[in-house]
Amino acid sequence: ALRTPLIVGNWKMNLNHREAAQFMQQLAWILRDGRFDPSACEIAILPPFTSIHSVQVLVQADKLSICYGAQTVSVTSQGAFTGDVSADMLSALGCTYVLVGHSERRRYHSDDDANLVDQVRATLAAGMQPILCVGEGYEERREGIELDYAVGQVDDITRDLSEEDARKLIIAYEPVWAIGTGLVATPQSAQDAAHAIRTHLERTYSADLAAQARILYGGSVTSANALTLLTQARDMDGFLIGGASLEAEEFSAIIQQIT
Ligand code: G2H
Repeated sequence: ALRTPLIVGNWKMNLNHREAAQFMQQLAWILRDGRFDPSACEIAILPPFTSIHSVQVLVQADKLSICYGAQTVSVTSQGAFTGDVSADMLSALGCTYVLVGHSERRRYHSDDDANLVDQVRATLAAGMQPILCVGEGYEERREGIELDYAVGQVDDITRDLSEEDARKLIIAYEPVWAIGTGLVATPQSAQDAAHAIRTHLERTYSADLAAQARILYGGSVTSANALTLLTQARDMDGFLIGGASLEAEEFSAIIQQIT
């Protein structure tokens, strides 16, 4: 296949380092039992900072084919920035991915466009891959401008990014009204958004880049709706999963449907 499906669990502010270790043990057990084939689907976990090391230890000890990363990153490399965590610190922990611009970060913190471009750059400079989150709110959807809005958010980042850098970018379309609400986008609207984003990448860079770019859907994905979304939304290459990623059983049920 051109694009390997990618299933990302965004734990948000859940699961401390002990709970993270338990989760990983359980997940490893379930995947081994189910003869999970890592070439069919890539799995990534984004724990809170304090749980990343727990995940790393379990991944290394059991030689698991599971990637992990962080939910945000500092735009600076080191120094007097109380409370921040740098990209180099994350890559030293073996992180592969950094989530950039989740709507909760845009809303509760100062993660605006200028800052997000710098997060993308910091992530890339440290050898990791950014997962950029975009998506309209209820208002934009009501006005019927959701595609322009989401594509505009992608453009806010890509207009400052070279093609070489953009090749490492993963985009997660997360309509804000679908986040944690139980309201999932229809396969058609998820497909429309993914297609609009892919078309934007083709126009901005190249057909080749657009064909290889991985685009995820996020917003109330569960084991009950994952398969329909993935099979009916052809431009969608996987999921960013919040609530349903917090229990190993439910998370692996989503993975098993896809593999
Ligand atoms: C959207 C998603 C994961 P949930 O934020 O990023 O969360 O699956 O709980 O809607």
